[in-house]
Amino acid sequence: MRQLTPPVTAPYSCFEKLGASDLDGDETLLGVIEHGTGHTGVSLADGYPRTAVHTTTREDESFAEAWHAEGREESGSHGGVAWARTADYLFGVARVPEGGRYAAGTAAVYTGIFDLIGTLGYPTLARTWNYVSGINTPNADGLEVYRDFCVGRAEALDARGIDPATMPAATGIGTHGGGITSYFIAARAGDRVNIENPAVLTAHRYPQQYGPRPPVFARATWLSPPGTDDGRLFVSATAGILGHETVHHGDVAAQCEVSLENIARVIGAENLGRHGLRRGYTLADVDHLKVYVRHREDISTVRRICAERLSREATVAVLHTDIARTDLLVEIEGVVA
Ligand code: 3EB
Repeated sequence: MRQLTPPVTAPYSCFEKLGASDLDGDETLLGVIEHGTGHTGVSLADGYPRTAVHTTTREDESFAEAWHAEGREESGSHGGVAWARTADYLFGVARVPEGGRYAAGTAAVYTGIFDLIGTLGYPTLARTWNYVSGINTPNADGLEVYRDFCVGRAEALDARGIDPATMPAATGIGTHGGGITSYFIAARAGDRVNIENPAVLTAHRYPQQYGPRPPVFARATWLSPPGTDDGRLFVSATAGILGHETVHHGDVAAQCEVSLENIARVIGAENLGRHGLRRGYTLADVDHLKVYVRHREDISTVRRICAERLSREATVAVLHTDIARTDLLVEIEGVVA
């Protein structure tokens, strides 16, 4: 397996084959998320949070998303959030158990995260992921579970007085069971720049037709260690959305192209320059991609388009799972540098 040699000390991810012994005794591990055909609770047994999320339906698509950083110091659990930290970075995982309603549990998880990053002194939230079972199904009150989740996340921001514009890149995607698993990376210091997409409405400004409370995340987040301008760009799960509207209903190939064009626009020099960053990237620079596909029969199409557009060297994991909006057929995330 190709290992990225990290050019900077910011957290870096590797996708490992499940069951690989590479993870044993690795002192740089900050957290491990196993993607596969079942879910588990969150363990801290090896000095870092580890959990399994049910993000696909075929065993051979399973892999472990392993987040590393140099100099792991300590791990623990606080307010339902299992965490590990280095001097500079904090990684945490929390779970809302499966149930009829998620807003209260999600609000508790996010207030727990905000309190933890404050208490431990890693105030700069840099990336979050949210894996939501039954994401398109109605909750006990008839509200779609994704919208229910968004209500809870928004309430946590309200409760802690957090400006939605400070929320970083994110993923909000379906799973096949297990409630909601949220994980995050936060930093003690350094520069964080949240990046928007000029062709897509800022998520926290989405109109109410998408739910009572909007999602809160940036389209990408730049994170560079203190005293350097060398960092990583975390690209959010990106879909075939222009403005606030889903485009190309029912056409997975066209939605995949728009997703990739959206990523290219977000990470390009013109857009990063608008956000004060003097650098620019292309799709060939994106690695550690997770590609979420709603319908199994669309996977070969999505694989072909991604192979045409991305670097041959990139690690691309394709997962079969539901997506936040019922009309979205594909979503793509990744990391630059
Ligand atoms: C979208 O752009 C598609 O709720 O955290 C993508 C990334 C999506 C993150 C989230 C949702 C989230 O609205 C869905």
